[in-house]
Amino acid sequence: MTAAAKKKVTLLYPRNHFEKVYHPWTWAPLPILAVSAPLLAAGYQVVLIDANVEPRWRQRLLEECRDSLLLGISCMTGPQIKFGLEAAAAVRGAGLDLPLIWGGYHPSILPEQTSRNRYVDAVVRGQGELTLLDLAEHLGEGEDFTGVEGITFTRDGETVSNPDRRIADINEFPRLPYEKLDRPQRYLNNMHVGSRVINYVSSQGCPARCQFCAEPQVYKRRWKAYTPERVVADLEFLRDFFGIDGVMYFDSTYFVNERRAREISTLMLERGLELGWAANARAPQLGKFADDTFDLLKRSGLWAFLVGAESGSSTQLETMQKDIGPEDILGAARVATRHGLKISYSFIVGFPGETEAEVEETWQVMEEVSRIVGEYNSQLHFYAPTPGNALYEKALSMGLEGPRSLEEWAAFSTVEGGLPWMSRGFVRRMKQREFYLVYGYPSEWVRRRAARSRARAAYVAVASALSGARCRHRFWRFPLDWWLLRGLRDALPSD
Ligand code: B12
Ligand code: SF4
Repeated sequence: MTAAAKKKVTLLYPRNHFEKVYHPWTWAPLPILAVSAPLLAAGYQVVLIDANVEPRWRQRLLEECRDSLLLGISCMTGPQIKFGLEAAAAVRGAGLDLPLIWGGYHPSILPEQTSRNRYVDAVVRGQGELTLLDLAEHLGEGEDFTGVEGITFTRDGETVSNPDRRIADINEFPRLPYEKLDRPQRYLNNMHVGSRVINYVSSQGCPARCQFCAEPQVYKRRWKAYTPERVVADLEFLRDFFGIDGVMYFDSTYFVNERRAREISTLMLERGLELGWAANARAPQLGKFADDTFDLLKRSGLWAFLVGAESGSSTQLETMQKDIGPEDILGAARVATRHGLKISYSFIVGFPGETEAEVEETWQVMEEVSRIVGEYNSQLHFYAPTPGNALYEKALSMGLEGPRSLEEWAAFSTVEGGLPWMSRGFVRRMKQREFYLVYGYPSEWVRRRAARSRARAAYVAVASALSGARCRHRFWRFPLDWWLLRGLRDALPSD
């Protein structure tokens, strides 16, 4: 390898869905964008490959890896492991021996197990910007992994964990280089918050301690955020470069600091930055905001608070150490609605050890929320075990066969059921209940789609009448209408 060629780094964002497209939107691969920024600033040539949008990603990967210093692979628990491993195997199969460096949430939670895989040369734990740069500098100098903080690797059969690297202030890092993505405009999405919406992240980590989530383990309950000036400068860049009219914050939690949130909104208004936006909040945060904060957020374009409610059962919320109760969830819905703002919740069912009665409590809260806000615009998820937290341990104790290697994780589907305590019948019943909420409390989105054709409008009218009656009478048995309506929906012309 020549000295000049050593300055090239290839980064892969593997596919994140198994078969069919799991998500309706196309989001920019922020994890590889984030770690590319310091490399670019240090003069490296960086190639970003997003296998979610690039059909020829395999061929491209092999071409780029030929003269790269290293290949970085990002992954979270789920399909990205399978496709990341496939990519690594293809690289090795082509006789390329560049170091394969893995980063992201999954390798960070299970660094030793991950590093034992033959297609993993080193794992970068947690925040990756400085570690990857340091690693590239070491490799560029012909040195090995010794002395690179924050990595784990296997040498002569022994797993070596170098000391942790201090989590840096993210304000030290350069802006994410969206312009380096191939055909960056394809990452604009038409959705609720706007017609040209990009994803962006303004903070890292979360101070809460929920025992089903990756944040407490990976970022040790620390929350590092960009300053308001930095956020607004980044948004201005995104507006000028992409012509965006909306932004989806991918922060795990955006509203930790009310003053910061206010300052960002104030600056957006002062600079005439007209964007719709939505961001994650914790339910109790909303109850603590000053009244005029809501007004300010709204004027600056806030479309909706996105809240991880998780469960309507106090017992389940306590078990997962969510540190909220059902009253916080309902209170947040009331306060947001009072201020004319939307709020969208994410609920989960199928936790290990969850009883039927607890699931029912979740439905009651979901319905109550729909009644308060006047529509169902929440989301229902099925518990997906991810490693490194107390709930996962509980799942193991209830018969879940936990994968013991990266390869086994690759074959382990975290999405929708397949767990010893989650029967197909349960999954179906939950989907039926959600269907009744979707049409019993039609959201703006459902109503807008209905307006597009007469057939759809008629369908929504019938589905809403039947579902509304079920919700009012709390009657869920004999779901013949669900079978019929679902079949009819699939037969509607697509729009
Ligand atoms: C957007 C998102 C998704 C999108 C991704 C689409 C896309 N193109 O971005 C979709 C919808 C596909 C998704 C799916 C899931 N997700 Co998700 N998702 C996120 C979210 C909200 C943002 C990701 C992001 O862009 N982060 C911003 C970047 C900059 O941060 P980062 O990933 O931490 O990257 C840093 C380090 O990890 C590291 N790093 C990352 N990659 C690399 C690569 C290299 C080479 C190096 C050196 C370092 C490195 O350095 C980066 C900079 O410091 C995160 C939460 C969060 N705020 O991160 C959850 C999160 C990643 N998701 C999570 C989960 C649980 C899931 C699901 C399992 C949920 C489910 N029940 O189905 C599924 C997985 C199945 C699947 N389909 O893949 C967990 C991860 C847990 C885990 N064990 O991996 C997170 C952390 C949420 C949480 N709080 O628990 N998700
Ligand atoms: S509040 Fe959300 S991001 Fe924070 S630890 Fe809990 S689940 Fe994770």
